[in-house]
Amino acid sequence: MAEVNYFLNEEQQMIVELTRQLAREKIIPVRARLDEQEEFPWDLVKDFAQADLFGLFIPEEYGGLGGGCFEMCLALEQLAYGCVGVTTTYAASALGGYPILLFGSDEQKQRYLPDIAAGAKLAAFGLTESTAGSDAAAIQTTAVEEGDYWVLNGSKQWITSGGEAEIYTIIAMTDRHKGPRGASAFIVEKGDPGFSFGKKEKKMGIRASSTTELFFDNCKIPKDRLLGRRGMGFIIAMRTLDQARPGIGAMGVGLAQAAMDEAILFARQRVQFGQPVIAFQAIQHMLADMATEIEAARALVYAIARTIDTGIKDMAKLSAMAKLFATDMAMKVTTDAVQVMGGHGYMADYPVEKMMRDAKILQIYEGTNQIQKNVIGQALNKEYAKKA
Ligand code: COS
Repeated sequence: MAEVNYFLNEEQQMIVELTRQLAREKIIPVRARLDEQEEFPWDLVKDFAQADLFGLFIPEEYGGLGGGCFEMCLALEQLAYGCVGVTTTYAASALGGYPILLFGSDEQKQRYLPDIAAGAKLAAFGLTESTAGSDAAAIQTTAVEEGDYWVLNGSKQWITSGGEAEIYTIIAMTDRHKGPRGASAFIVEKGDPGFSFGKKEKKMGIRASSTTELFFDNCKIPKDRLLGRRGMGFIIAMRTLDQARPGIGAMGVGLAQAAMDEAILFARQRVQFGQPVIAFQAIQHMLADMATEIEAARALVYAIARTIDTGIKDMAKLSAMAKLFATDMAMKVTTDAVQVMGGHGYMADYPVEKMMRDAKILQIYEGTNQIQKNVIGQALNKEYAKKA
C-alpha cells in the first residue's frame, strides 16, 4: 500500500533509520522497566551520544551535525515511538541548548555547545516557577549585578533533567518593574555555588525522565554567563519555545503511531463473536480515524518544521499550531488505542496504558495547548489588524 512521500533527502532518511533502530533495539526493550522504576535512562543517553544525536541541531563548527527543526522532528518522532519519557530527556537537552545556540556569544557557543553536541553534558531549561507557569512573565527569581558577578536568588519548578543536567539556561528578573522586558537569561552550571536541586517529582507519565526543583541561594555566577543582552530574557525564552514546540508535535506523531500499531496488532488477533475484532466496522472506523489523523498531524508538523528552517522570523503561530494539533491528536489516538484493546489496553501488561499516560504531558509542557491557542489567536488578530 502506498505511503505519503515526504521527499526526505539521503541524510534525513539516515536520521529516520538510525533513530528508528535505536527505538526498536534499545528503547522498547527497557521502557517498561524505566517507567515502573522511575529510572533515569543514562545507558540510553550514552547510546544517543554515541550516535551523535545530541548534536543534531548544533552547527558543525560547534561539533554538531548541522540539522534544523525538521531533522529534529524526524528524530523526535522515531524516538518517541519507543518512549516519550526517554525522548523527553533528549528533547530537554536541546531546549536547554537552543538559547545558547540562538543568542549566545561566539565564546559562549565555543564553551558549551561542543559538550552538549557530544552528549558529554546534558542541558536543561529553567523558566517555570511555582507561581509562573502559563504566565511566564510573572517569574520571581532575581539576578542582581555585583561587581564581576551575577547573584541569583529564587527557585524554579518542574525542570526536566534537573539534577542530571550540567548546563542550565535560567530566566531571571533583572529589572522587575519593566515586566517581560525586565527578564534576562543566564547560563548556570551544576556545581556553581548556591545552586542546588529539590527532590525528584513523582509523575503520571514520562517517568523515565527526571523532574526537579532548582534552588538559587545567593548563587554567584561570573558576569559572562549572561545570554544576549540584559532585558532579553523573555524574548529568548519565547524564541526558544518557538524553535522547540514543533518537536513536541513530532513526539505526539511518533507516540500516536506506536499506539495505533499496537491497537492494530491486537485487533487482528483478538477474537470475539467468532472473528478477529478488526473485522468489525466499529473497530475499523476507530482505526481509520487514527491513521488519518496521524498522517494529517505528521504532514502539518513536517511542513511547519521545514518552513521554520527557511529562516522565517515570526514563527510563533506556526510552531504553536504544530504542537497543538499533533499533541491533541496523540491524546485522542492513545485513548482510542486503549479503547480498541478494552480491558487488555487498560492493563500495564500492554504498552498502550503507558502511552496514554505519556500523551498527557505533551498537551501540557512547553506551554499548555490552551496557551498555544492564545499564541495562535493573538497572531491572527495582529495579522488581520495589519490587513485592515
Ligand atoms: N517571539 C518573540 N517575542 C515574543 C514572543 C515570541 N514568540 N512572544 C512574545 N514576545 C514579546 C512580545 O512581542 C512582547 O514584546 P514587547 O514588550 O516589545 O511588546 C513581549 O515579548 C511580551 O509579550 P506578551 O505581552 O505577549 O507576553 P505575555 O506575558 O502576555 O505572555 C505567553 C505571552 C502567554 C505567550 C507566554 O507567557 C507563554 O508562552 N507562556 C507559556 C510558557 C510556557 O511555554 N511554559 C512552559 C515552559 S517550558 S516546559
